[in-house]
Parts: sequence; C-alpha cells; structure tokens
Amino acid sequence: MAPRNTPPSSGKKSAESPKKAPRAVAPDFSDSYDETQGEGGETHQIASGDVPTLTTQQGAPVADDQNTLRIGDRGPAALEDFHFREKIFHFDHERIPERVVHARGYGAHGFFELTKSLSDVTRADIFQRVGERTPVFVRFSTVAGSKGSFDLARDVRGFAVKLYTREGNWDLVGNNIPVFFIQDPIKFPDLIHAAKPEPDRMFPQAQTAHDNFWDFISLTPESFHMIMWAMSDRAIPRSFRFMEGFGVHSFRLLDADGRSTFVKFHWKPKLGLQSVLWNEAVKINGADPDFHRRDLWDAISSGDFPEWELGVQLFDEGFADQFAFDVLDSTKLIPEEEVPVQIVGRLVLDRTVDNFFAETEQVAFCTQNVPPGIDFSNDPLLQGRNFSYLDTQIKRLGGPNFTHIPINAPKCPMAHFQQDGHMAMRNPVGRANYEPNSWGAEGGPRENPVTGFRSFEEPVEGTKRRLRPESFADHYSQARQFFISQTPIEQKHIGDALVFELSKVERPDIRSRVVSHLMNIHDDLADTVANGLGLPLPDAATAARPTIHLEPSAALSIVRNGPPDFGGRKVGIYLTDGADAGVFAALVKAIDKEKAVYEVIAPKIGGVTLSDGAKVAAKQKIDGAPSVLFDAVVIIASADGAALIAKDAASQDFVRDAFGHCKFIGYSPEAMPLFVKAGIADDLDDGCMEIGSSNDVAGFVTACRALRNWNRELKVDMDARA
Ligand code: HDD
Repeated sequence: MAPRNTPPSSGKKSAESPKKAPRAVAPDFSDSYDETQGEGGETHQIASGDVPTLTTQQGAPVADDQNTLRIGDRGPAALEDFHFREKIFHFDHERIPERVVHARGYGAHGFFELTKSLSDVTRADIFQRVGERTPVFVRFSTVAGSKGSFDLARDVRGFAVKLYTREGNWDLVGNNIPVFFIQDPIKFPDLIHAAKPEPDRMFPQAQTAHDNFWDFISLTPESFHMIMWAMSDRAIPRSFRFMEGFGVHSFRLLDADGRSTFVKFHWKPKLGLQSVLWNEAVKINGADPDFHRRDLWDAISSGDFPEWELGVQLFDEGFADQFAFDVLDSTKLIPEEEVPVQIVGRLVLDRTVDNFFAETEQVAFCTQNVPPGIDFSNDPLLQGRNFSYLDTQIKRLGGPNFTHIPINAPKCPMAHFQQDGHMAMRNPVGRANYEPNSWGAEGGPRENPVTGFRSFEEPVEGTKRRLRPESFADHYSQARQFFISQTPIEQKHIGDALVFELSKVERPDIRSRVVSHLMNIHDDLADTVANGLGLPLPDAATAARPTIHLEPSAALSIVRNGPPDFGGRKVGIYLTDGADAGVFAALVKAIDKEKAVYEVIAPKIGGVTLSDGAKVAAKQKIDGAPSVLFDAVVIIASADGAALIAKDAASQDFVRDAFGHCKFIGYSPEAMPLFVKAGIADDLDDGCMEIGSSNDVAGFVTACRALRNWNRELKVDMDARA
C-alpha cells in the first residue's frame, strides 16, 4: 500500500492505491434498485421503476451520493460541490434546543370522544355533542432528564394533550400528579435548577437524589405534598398507559352567558394504575432505557390502543369559599370524596407518529391555548405558565411561526393579520393587513363578539404587592392525607424512596432538615426515615399552620386503583429445548384470552424445539430479557434444559428478580434446579405456581391479575425501627 503522504504520480494509480480499498456497501435494496459499480469498485444502488431519484433540497437530481467532487483522484475537494455543502450544512443544523424541562418525551396521535355533554356549564364546542370526536396529540415526558436520558427515572411524568377543536387548539398541559412543588411561578427556575444535574459537575443525570434538590426542597415547605407523591410509586410508572393525568390547576368553564363553573381535569387509564419497584426501575434503565416509549409504540402498533377517561370535578364559588384550602393553590387537590369526578369523555391513542422530530419534538404546548368556553383561574402558577410556554417555544422552534408547523397548526380555519417573520409559510393574502379597514368584504377577517373568546368578567381589586396569601399557608395537611391514604406496601415504598434519595445527599444537615418536615406529616414516616438514615429524630420544622387531620381518600392509592384484569400486561415465557408443547400452547391461549401479551425468551435467539418437535422462535435471548421487563414470568423447561440454564447467571437473576419484585411466577416442575441455584427454592410462596400440565395454566393467568404478591416484600423493611 502506498504511504499516505505519497502524492499521486500521475493520473494513473497503482493497484495498491488507498483509493482501491473496498468501501462500505450500502444496505441491500436490490429489489428496488439497480446495482452498479462505482469507479472505485464500490457498489451503489441507482433509482429505477417506482423508486424516486435522490435530489438536493433544491430538487436537482443527484448522480453520485458516495463521493465528493474533487480535483484529481487523491486531491482536494472542490468548493463548487453544492450537493456536499448542502448535505453537510443541513446535517450541522439538525439539532434544536431541547426543552428546558420535559426534554425526554414520547408522543402519539388519537382522538377525544365526548360521552357526556357539558353544554349546561360551558359553551366550548368540544363539550357539546356526545359521540363527536376531536383529533388529539399527546406527549408524555419525564421532567428533569435530558433528551437522551432513561425512561424509568424517579420523576414526575408530563401528560400534555393538544386537542384540535373546531374553535382552536386546546392544550391541557398536565402531569401524572395532581399537585405541584411550588405555589408561585417565580420559584420555577430555582426548582428546576435544583432538580437538574449540579452545575459544576453536571451530574447526576435525571435524578433528584442529590444535595441541591433536597437542599431546595428542605427550604421550601410548600413542596412537601408534592414530595409525598414524587416519592411514591407514582413517580416510577410501569407504563404511560397505566398512569393518570391531571390538569392540576382549577380552570373555569364558561357558558354562553359568561357564567363560570370551576373545573379540575382528570385522565383515568382504562387499564388501571400500575407502577414498578425502585429496584426494578434501576434495572429496567440498564436493560431497556426506552422501556416506556417502546411500550407505547408496541401497544399502538399492535392495535391495543391505550385509552383514558376524561373526568371533571365541577364546583362553584360557594364550594371554593368553604373548602379547607384555596382552590387557586396548585399544591392542593380537591379530594374526589368532596367533589366527585364525573366522566365526560374518552381519549384513545391509535396512531404512532410518522416522524419523531416533526411531531413529538416540534410539538409546542402552550397552557394559554384555550378555546371559547374554557378560561383560566387566578392560580398564580397557571398565570405564570401562560407566559412561559409561549416564550419557550420561540427559543426552541426558532421564531414566531411555530404554529405553521403541521403538528402545531389548528385543524380549524384561521384568519388573522399576523404576517412575516422567520419561516412564514402562509402569509395572509389580499391588500389589507390591518384592521379596522374600509375594504369591505375584501378587507379580511373581522372580530365576532358572539362566537369569539371572552374572558370571565371577574371583578378584581387590590393593592399591587408581592405576597403569598394566607390561604396558601397549610403545607402539611394534604401531605399527611396522601400518606395515610396509601396501603401499607405503598407507605413502605415512600419511606424507602426518601431513605434512598437522602442517602445520596452528602450533607447530614440537609437530610435532617427534610426529616424535620416529615415530622409535621406523619410520625411513623419521620421515624422510619430517620432510622433508615441513622439520624436522631430532629425537632419538627416550624409550620406556618398546624397539620390538620383529613380523612383518607381511596383515590390516592395506586394499589386500590389497579387494573380490572391482566389486560395490556406482558408475560415473559422462558423456554428451553424440550419444553412441554401442550403447556406452552395453553399458556399462549390463556394470555391471548386475557388480552395480555407475551414474549418468548430462550437460551439462544434462534429459539427452541418443543417436546413435540415444533420450533418456536425467540423474541429475546435471556441475557437481553431480564424479568424486570415483564409483569409476570413463566419458566417451562425440560430436565436437560433446566440443568443448562440453572448454571447461567442471567437465568438465575431472571427468577431471583421476579421473586424479589413480588411477581407471579409459573414454572414447570422440571425447572426447579434453577430456583435451587438462584437460592429461592425454599422461599417459594403462593405467588409461585407450579404448572405441571395445561390444566394449571388458567389458574396461573387468573392469579396474575393481582399483579404482585406484596406479602413477600412486606416481610422485610430495612429502614423501619425493629
Ligand atoms: Fe411546565 C413544559 C407540565 C409548571 C414552564 N410543563 C411542560 C410540559 C409539561 C408541563 C407536561 C411538557 C410539554 C411537552 O410535552 O412539550 N408544568 C407542567 C405542570 C405544571 C408546570 C403540570 C404545574 C402545574 N411549567 C410550570 C411552571 C412553569 C413551566 C410553573 C414556568 C413558570 N413547562 C414550562 C416551560 C416548558 C414546560 C419552560 C418547557 C418546554 C415547554 O414548556 O414547551 O415553558
């Protein structure tokens, strides 16, 4: 081979010239492309038949997309290579700023269908006609992590819904938790700075388990209700499909006469609530960082469309006046026992995006997007958000015309005089670009006092000043109500989460300050956390208002609002060669009947040969399919197969983790050596079910409806005082 710095001798090259080295060959599209040999011996595919010709952005057909234009065989590139320059220029500019919060997200299309008219309380067109469907785009997200972070962070989940109504877009930009950390939007940058990676070291990514976050929280008592939710299993959902959504704030509904009814919005998943354990979440992040987005994509692609009910809590000024808390305070919820949630519609996600960037990345939610008949309350957080969302889209999407991007454009007619700006796609046409004008019918659109948006006519007076109202001062009572509304296993998880997070905090004084707030919430919780951290119990933090006792609310627990059946859940079936074909067939049938899904896992990706000689392809090799990816697992092994997998670490982890995570485990009797080697053979309980024949299958699948056998975990609590 000629040395690199040897100049070409003449136009001719020796056989050893580096140019002759074989080049990467493009994927084989030989069905649709004709292949031809490039000058250097490389293979390319050229357009033919229905396959379009590659062009530049200007539409010029491209003859060669493999080689830049150069002078001489081994000489410099030519500046006139417009195709190369355009391609690289465009590539260099592919990234846009990620969202400052909620950077990691995943979206899908669907529809909202009204099932109960709200025409008595609102003129909003979307709430008038039962059975009518409105197109929607939904984006789920985590808050703190950057775009490439993992899905199972302990974090709040965004639940943002854009409804393309006939009277303009309505963006209901909510979370999977019905309250928020702060009461005043001026604290939002501080909250987010504190939660994100620390600015000098830029870690930890996508987690709040660090000093800055807990320092801020411990100095912000109003955050403690939200902290209870964020430390509960709500913050590690099993799937977007199994979590609730909340509009959080009190909004207003306005009827045609301008009369107002307060409303809070709820999304309730048809498949019930479900979360994972923290130990599972940590492992899922390693095994499949895209766990949530893959789950949503797979469900929609397979026709198992995720569905939520839209619920509304309606209340009037009279209720607001007598409610124990301020309905304008976003750190408080209204218990469903006090104002029931009425179901008025359903949301179905039935279409994945065609392109992630065009749709999910470019979608711009703005809380101030409301149609006539829906209006804001004076919740200060909401008022602040109404400024922030519009502002952030300009930074992110580069100019004021982001509504021209198809995902953001309303699907109803638009007519206005706003024009120009970067990337204007559809300027108004005609002579008049102002109003009033005297161009008559050709003068463009006019305001309409009847159909147009009207704000609630609320008499307001007061002194201009900076203050936090007295009515916002109780920070602990609803935090306590949340805690006492949880089942024992959920209470344990809250304690575990607090101990875990605070164990990552280096400064003992911060840990102690957090516990001092827990003292105002619940003695047992404070005691468990202090004990788990090895701290003496501190004095309770000074409270602006003493904690009052509120009755528990069943709606606040995940376990009490689990699924009606095992539908939408996934079973991991670990097979070996020689596994019982009858049991496998019965299992598949029972899972299908339950509307659940399964994946076959095998020692080799090539699959296994069952007892009857049938071959079964594997979806996963055991190393890539730890049991954390499944809701329940089954091991069907032959004696020889069991002897083989019993020695394998990934196989041992598979059953040990499934057991530790309280999952239902089905197994053929031959699989027992695996449990022995995994060290759990003596612990197997009634959630571990032997499947000796196909007759045992139905009982197992029915048992899985309970999702977990929590008793297993309740026996051990490392943090609680003995
Ligand atoms: Fe926010 C994004 C939800 C308070 C400022 N927020 C954002 C998203 C969701 C929420 C779901 C992602 C939307 C998407 O998928 O593109 N935010 C909430 C909820 C809050 C809340 C439920 C409290 C009730 N947010 C909040 C405050 C402020 C912001 C108080 C500022 C004053 N939020 C933003 C933002 C973001 C955003 C900076 C970043 C990206 C974006 O807007 O589009 O404007």
